[in-house]
Amino acid sequence: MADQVNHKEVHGLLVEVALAAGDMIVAAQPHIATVGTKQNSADLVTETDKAVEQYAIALLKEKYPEFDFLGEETYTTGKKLTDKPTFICDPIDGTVNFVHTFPNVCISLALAIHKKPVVGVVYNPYTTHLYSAIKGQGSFLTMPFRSKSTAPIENRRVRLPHNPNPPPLGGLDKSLVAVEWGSHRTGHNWDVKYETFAKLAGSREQGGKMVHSLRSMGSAALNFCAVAAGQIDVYWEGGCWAWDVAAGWLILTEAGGIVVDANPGNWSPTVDGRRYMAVRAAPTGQREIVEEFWSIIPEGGYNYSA
Ligand code: LIP
Repeated sequence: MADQVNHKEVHGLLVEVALAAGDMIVAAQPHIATVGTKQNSADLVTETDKAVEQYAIALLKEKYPEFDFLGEETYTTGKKLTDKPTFICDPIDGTVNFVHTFPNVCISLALAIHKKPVVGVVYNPYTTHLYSAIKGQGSFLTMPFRSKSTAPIENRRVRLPHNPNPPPLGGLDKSLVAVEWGSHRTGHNWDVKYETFAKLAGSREQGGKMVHSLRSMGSAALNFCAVAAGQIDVYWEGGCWAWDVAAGWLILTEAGGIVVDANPGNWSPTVDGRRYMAVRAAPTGQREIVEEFWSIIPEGGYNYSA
């Protein structure tokens, strides 16, 4: 079954679903009073998250009934990603942003075969930025564009990264780094997270890496896309899930980026491994910046796992 899948057809369907889901997201009026929570008060979910996922399931299952589906809102503890062709869906990545009407929100859709993404689509309906990739065919962004303020707006499709000759990666002290606070705020993983953040941002005199700055899109998928575009040099997170990263992972690697484990020593993480470091395309410096980043991870690193 896997080798008969027409990736271009799947890509067209994922774009169709993403655009329609984007209309649902923009039409919704999330109100803090009607928001649900999951693990804690910062782990939010809305009726729109659930409605968008049900919509995606209906369209995808209609066309590909034999494919599996792994989605954030229908996930049940212990469900594993298999080698079967599987749609991986985050109906709203950036739910906290969505609830607060902060426009870093997207739907993230991927097809994975043998647990590796082969088609990925990430769509932000507020900016109408559509990121997409098909395995072996490059990574693209379709976005509104105007050459000057008086020119009409046109839709432009550009290959990623934006700079076709990306500069070498310098050290962390020459980098813009994406991180996320996430919703887990106590325990070992929280300690690893904020100690690493302090090391990244701290001055050299304090033993820190003095990165140019830290950024949080509030969405793993949009962090991956910013790295793919070459706008962020490194993104580091543990605790998010396959549905947060599957599409962005392919969009990044098809743009020349790499994904390694957030914990030291693993150059080949899995999409469901819940520990990620994404590094932008560069002619040199990818390996060195990974090893520099790994050198500041507190003993043992994250204990998140598939
Ligand atoms: C979010 C991730 C983000 C993480 C948040 C949350 P959601 O996904 O994209 O990277 O830090 O805790 O998990 O819940 O908005 O789909």
